Amino acid sequence: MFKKILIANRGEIAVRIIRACRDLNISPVAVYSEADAESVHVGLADEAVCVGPAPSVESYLRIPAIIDAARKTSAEAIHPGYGFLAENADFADAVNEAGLVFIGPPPEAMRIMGSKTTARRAAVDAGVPIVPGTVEALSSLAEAERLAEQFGYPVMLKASAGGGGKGMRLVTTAKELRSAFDNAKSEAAGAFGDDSLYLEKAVERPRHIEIQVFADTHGNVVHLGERECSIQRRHQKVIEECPSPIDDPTLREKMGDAAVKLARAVNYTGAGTVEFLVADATRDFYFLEMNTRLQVEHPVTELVTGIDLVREQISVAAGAPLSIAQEDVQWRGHSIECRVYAEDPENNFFPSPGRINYLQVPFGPGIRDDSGVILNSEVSIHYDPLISKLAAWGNTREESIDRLRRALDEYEISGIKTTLPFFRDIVRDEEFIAGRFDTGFISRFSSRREIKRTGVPGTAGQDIAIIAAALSYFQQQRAASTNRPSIAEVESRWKMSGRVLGRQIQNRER
Ligand code: MV4
Repeated sequence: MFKKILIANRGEIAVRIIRACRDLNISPVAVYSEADAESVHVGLADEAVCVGPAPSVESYLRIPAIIDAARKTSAEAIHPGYGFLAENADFADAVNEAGLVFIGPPPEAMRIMGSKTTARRAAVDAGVPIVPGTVEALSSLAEAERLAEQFGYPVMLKASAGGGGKGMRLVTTAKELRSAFDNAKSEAAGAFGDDSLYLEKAVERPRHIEIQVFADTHGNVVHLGERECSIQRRHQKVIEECPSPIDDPTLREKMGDAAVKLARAVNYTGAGTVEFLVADATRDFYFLEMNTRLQVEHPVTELVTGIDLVREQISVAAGAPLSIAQEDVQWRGHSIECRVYAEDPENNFFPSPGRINYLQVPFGPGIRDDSGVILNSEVSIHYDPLISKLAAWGNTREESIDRLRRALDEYEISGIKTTLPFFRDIVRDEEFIAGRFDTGFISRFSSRREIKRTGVPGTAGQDIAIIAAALSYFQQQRAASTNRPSIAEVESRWKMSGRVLGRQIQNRER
């Protein structure tokens, strides 16, 4: 086992990884930016190395600085967390070349899954169902027109380099195809430096359900069941559950087997997540993409399976076999997680940075809070504003909702606006409680909530928020123009660009 691990991340996930290190008697080394010198993760680590100024391109994304920090402190392995460098295959290569262990999958598996078209090809080759469509990039508008006719409208245009909804367009009729094609292409070029697109038949009212997989270096691959992630806002997950409210053991086994087949096909090791769209009526499922990292929502799987995913990641990276066989995996009870953000739900989820001047964190039966902040913490404008992940476990879905409701009511944060009031309303919403929702839930719920709150349907305040976001976005673009940001950095400027583009917001985990 390793004696010392460097954690190339910040916030709640750095804290989570430090905790796994402690359990394994491994000494954790933190890295931090100048803005994070007083952060919780720095205080909890045994050693901490400053890797640069506040902007992530100059600190958390600087590969040489991160590797130097590991060398200087004699760390043997690097855990990337999520976001930042977690899915950067060149970083994984650099870590390996420095004689260190990258706690994650082989770079080759990351590369295959990094391109949506090669990922779809790998799924087809592994016998995993994909949404009907192309596995090659489209060569022209004419080809797109021909294929759209062939598969039948509505279709989706998606960026090959994409994920998280960027460069994605729903096209319902032939006459919309040209402008959707042009817009998706330029959005993809801007976001990824790659304008290639592919086409899929659109699945209507789908659920987003993902399977957690785990593989070791001895050929063992298991799945740890599903997470229901249909509750998303602008392609950002808001609430995640394990199991899905569908709770269908047959479907779980089929999707789990498919995910394991895919992991095997790309020689995967470590923790990974295979995302599917599920058509609720037929329960047909289709491979969407594979995330080659530990995900934000991993705690709900941990609470229901009893398996410590971060501990398992570390031990698999050290060469140990998986601690569990497929037949030993059991799912007990139900867990639901809320992503508590420093954002104002009453003002179009506009970021709300600042100092936390009062904090009351909920505890009690079935409650877990994975947090990166304490009283007096400063929530910076430079990073994703996730404050904590509040998760509840119960014997049944109903009991987990009861406990979550109680915990959300106990939770108090002052000094900044948070999404807590939004969650307090969701856990009382009939559609949520019934569990019969799809990826359109947040849009329907937000309309209901707006009417209840203000008495009128509408979008008051949104325009001002969008203008402010646009100004801030262009300022940041200008500041960064001397140093072309990586995809991860573009993504960490998150919602600014997302709001300006008016719809697709990127997955902040990337
Ligand atoms: C789809 C789809 C319907 N049909 N693909 C959105 C993000 C990206 N990862 C894939 N996404 C979708 N792809 C086909 N062929 C609907 C979505 C989608 C969605 C998926 C998961 C969670 C929320 C979503 C919200 C809107 C659209």
